[in-house]
Amino acid sequence: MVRLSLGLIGAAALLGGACGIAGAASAMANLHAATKATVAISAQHGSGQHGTAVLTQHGANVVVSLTMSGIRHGVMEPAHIHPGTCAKLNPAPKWPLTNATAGTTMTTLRGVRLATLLGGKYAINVHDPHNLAHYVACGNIK
Ligand SMILES: [Cu+2]
Repeated sequence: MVRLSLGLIGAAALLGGACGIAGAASAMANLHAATKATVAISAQHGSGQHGTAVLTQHGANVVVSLTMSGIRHGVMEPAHIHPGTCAKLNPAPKWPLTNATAGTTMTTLRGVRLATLLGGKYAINVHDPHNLAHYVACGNIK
């Protein structure tokens, strides 16, 4: 019963983002099951493309499930996790994701802790495949 209560508090802290990084980290320490974070991906520069990324800790890896809408069927758009925020993104990707396309794509980040992503400044972005410097969607991981 105690374990369950801690788990619920931890999940609420992670999902709500109400606690600070230290709070999230200590909540992580209490969680032995898979943990999860959801990132809203917003359209940039009027692209009309938006979506949701769900990041889940599976053992030593983080699985990123990216669901986008507004990408034309059959088009593959580069997607990455970059250091920084959507407002001030480091242009060098930290982790490549499977190219975004209409619907859901999955990427496994091997040896990555969800706590690292949540505790640092990272953002998920999607690029125009014809002009990589042009970003079409972005969401801050927090
Ligand atoms: Cu990128």
